[in-house]
Amino acid sequence: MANGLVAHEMAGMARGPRRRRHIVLLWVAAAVLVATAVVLGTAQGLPWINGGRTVEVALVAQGLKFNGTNPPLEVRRGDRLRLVVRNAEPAGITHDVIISGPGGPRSKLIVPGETQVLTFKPSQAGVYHYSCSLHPGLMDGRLIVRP
Ligand SMILES: [Cu+2]
Repeated sequence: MANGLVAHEMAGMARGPRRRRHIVLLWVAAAVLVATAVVLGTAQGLPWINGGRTVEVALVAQGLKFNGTNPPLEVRRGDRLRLVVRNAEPAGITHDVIISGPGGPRSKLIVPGETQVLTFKPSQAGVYHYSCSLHPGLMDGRLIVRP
C-alpha cells in the first residue's frame, strides 16, 4: 500500500512545479517516519503506539469447553480484547463468561444458540482467567496480558 502511495505521489511530482515537489517529498518523508515509528512501537510493545489495537477472539462453548480445549489467549496491556462468545450447546445448557482479574467483566447468561460480546481493556499485565461461573473447573482458560 505504501509503495502504491509513493508511486502515485511520484507521478504528481513529474507534472507539478518545483514547490509542489518539495511538499510531496515532505509528505513522503513524514509517512516513512510514521510507518517506521508504528513498526518499531508495535514490535517493542509501546502502549502509546499500540494502545488502540483491538484483538477479537471467537469462543464457541460446546461440550462444556471453550473452543474444545480452553486455549490460552494472549494480548498486550492496553489492547482491547473483544470476546465473541457463542453457546453451541444443545437445549438446556447455559453458560456465561467471566474474566477474573483487575477490572474483568462478566457476561449475562448465554443460552444455547445465543452469542454475546464481552470487551475488556486490561490496564495491568499478568495472568487472568476466562471462565464460566456455571461450570467451574471445566470451562477455564488463561488470558495472558503481556506488559
Ligand atoms: Cu458453562
